[in-house]
Amino acid sequence: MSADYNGTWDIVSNDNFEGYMVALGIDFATRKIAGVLKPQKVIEQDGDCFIIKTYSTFRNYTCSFKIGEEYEEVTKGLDNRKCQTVVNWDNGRLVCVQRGEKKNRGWTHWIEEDKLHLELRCEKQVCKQVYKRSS
Ligand code: VLZ
Repeated sequence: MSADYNGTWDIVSNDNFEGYMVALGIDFATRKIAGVLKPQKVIEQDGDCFIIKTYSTFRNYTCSFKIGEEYEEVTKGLDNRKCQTVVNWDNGRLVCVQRGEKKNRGWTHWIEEDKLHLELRCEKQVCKQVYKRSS
């Protein structure tokens, strides 16, 4: 079950990133900086193997994974936690579960009308982001 996520994607909307960061325990000063960033995603997909790079003027974050293979993720530069992370396909959506100290942590990516969507979840908070293809 696949979809093609390859490309460079620029953020166009970012709803409740603040709530997500609070749930992760990110401090006030960092949230104030991070809250106004316009992150860009660069996604390299080769079948079931992914590298997702999130770039911003403040910090960058990269994760790489193979569908269905659990790995230890260290969220370095974010909340600096260790998670047991696994990503699976669900009808073309990428569904990530980040098992660890925080309950209900994970994210989902999907593509709809050439927009890249991302839902980030932690505890009771949901952040919703939309990206467009970079021109
Ligand atoms: O994305 O887990 O695409 O890792 C924000 C960087 C990146 C800005 C958030 C610095 C990463 C923030 C979200 C400092 C607190 C994420 C996954 C899905 C891939």
